[in-house]
Amino acid sequence: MNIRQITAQELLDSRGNPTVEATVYLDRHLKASGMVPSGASTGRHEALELRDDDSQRYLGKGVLGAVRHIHETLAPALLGFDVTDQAGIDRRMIELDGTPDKSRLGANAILAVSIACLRAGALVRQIPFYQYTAELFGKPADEPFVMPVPLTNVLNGGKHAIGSSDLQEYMIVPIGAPSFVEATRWVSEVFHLLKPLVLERGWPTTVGDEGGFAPPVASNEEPLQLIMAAIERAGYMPGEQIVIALDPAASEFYGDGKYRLEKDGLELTSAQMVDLLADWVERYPIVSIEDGLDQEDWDGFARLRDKTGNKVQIVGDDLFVTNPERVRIGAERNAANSVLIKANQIGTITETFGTIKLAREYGMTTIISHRSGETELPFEADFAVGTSAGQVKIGSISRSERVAEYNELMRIERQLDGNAVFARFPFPRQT
Ligand code: 2PG
Ligand code: MG
Repeated sequence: MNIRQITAQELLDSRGNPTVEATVYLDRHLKASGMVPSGASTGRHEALELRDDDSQRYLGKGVLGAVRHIHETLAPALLGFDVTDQAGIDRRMIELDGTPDKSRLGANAILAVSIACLRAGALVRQIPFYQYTAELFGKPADEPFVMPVPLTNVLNGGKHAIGSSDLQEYMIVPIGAPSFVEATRWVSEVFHLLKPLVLERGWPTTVGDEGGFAPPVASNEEPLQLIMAAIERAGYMPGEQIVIALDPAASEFYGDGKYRLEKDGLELTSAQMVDLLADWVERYPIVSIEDGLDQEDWDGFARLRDKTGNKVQIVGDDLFVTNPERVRIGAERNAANSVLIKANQIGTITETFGTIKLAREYGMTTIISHRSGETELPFEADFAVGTSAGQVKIGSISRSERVAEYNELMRIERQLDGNAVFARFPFPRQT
C-alpha cells in the first residue's frame, strides 16, 4: 500500500503552543496522522525542534517552516513508498535532512511523518497500533504482550509548575498491582487523596503541565512526606505496594558547578547533590531517580549509581536524549541503568527502536515517556506495549492528554483479555 499524498498543518499542543501534524494518505482513501509533543526542560543534545522564530506569530513559536518542509521536501520524496517500509521511509528522511541533529528540516517535521506512517501501516495491516508496532519492533510472536508499569506524576515543580518545588517531578509507582487496570485505580486513589492534604495546608489545588498538583511547598522534601501520607490514607503500603520515583531534571537548577535548590536555600556540589538524593533513598521508598544530576555530569551520575548500590533505577533523560552515542558513553561509564525514551529527542521511529534495543543489550531498563507539552493523540501507550518497554511515564491522572494514555492502556489490556502480563518493576534490586 503506497503513499499517495502527505499533508501537514500547524495545530496546538496541551500548553497551547504550536505543533506539527502530518497526515499520510494511502490508496483506497485510508489515512493516518501523527502529532509531535514538545518539552519544556529539554536536553542540550536533543534533535532540533524547528520553530519559526517569527516574533509576530505565537511569540516566535510557530512551526510553519516545519510544515513547509513536509509539503515541499518530505512529501514529494516519499510519494510511492510502501508505507509499511518504516525503516526505508525514516532512512530517506534522515538522508534528506543530512544533519546530525535534524536541524535542516526539523525533528518535529520528520517525526510527525514518521508517526503518521507507523499509524498508517497499522491500518494497512488491519491490526491494532500496538500490535503493528510490536511486529515492526520485532517482538517474537510467541512471547506475551507486556503491559508497562506506570510512573505516575502526582506533584509537579521545576519548569512544569513555577512556584512549586525546584525538583520537577514526584511520581508514584504501583509495583504491587496485579494489572495495569488495577494499577491505574491505585494511583488515581492516591492522587485524589493527595488533594485534601494539599488543601489542609491552605494551598491552592492547581495542577502543573503534567497534571500533578503544584503547591507552594516549603522544601523539596515536603512533597515526599505528603505523598507518603496520601499512599497511607488510600490504604496502600508504601514500599510494598506503591513506591516513589523522582525526576529532579537537575540540569534546570545547575550552573557554574553548583546545584541551586532555592526552596531549601542550598547550593550543592555534585557530590553533595548525590548525598542528598542517597539520603532520601534511605528514608523514603524511592526506587527510581531520573536526571538527578546535570546532563553533562557523568561522574555525578556514576557516583549516585554507586552510592545507591545499583539497587535504585538511575535514569538518563537529558543525559541520554534517546541517542545511541550517549547511551554507549553512559554504559561505559556506569552512569545509569535505565534510559528514558522520547521519540522526539531523536526524531524517527526507527531510531527510537534502535535506542531501545541498544539499552537492552546493555542490560538497561527502558521507560517510554511523554513530553510536558503533549498532543491529544495517544502514542506512548501503544508504543510502550509494542516495544515491551516495561515502564511508561505518561503524567498524572488528570488532564485529558495524560488520561488518554492511561485509558488507551486500559483498553489494550482488556482487549488482550488475559493474554498480557503486567511488567514486574525490577527495583529496588536485592543485591
Ligand atoms: C522530562 C519531561 C517529561 P519535558 O523531563 O522527563 O516529563 O519533561 O518534556 O519538559 O522535557
Ligand atoms: Mg526528565
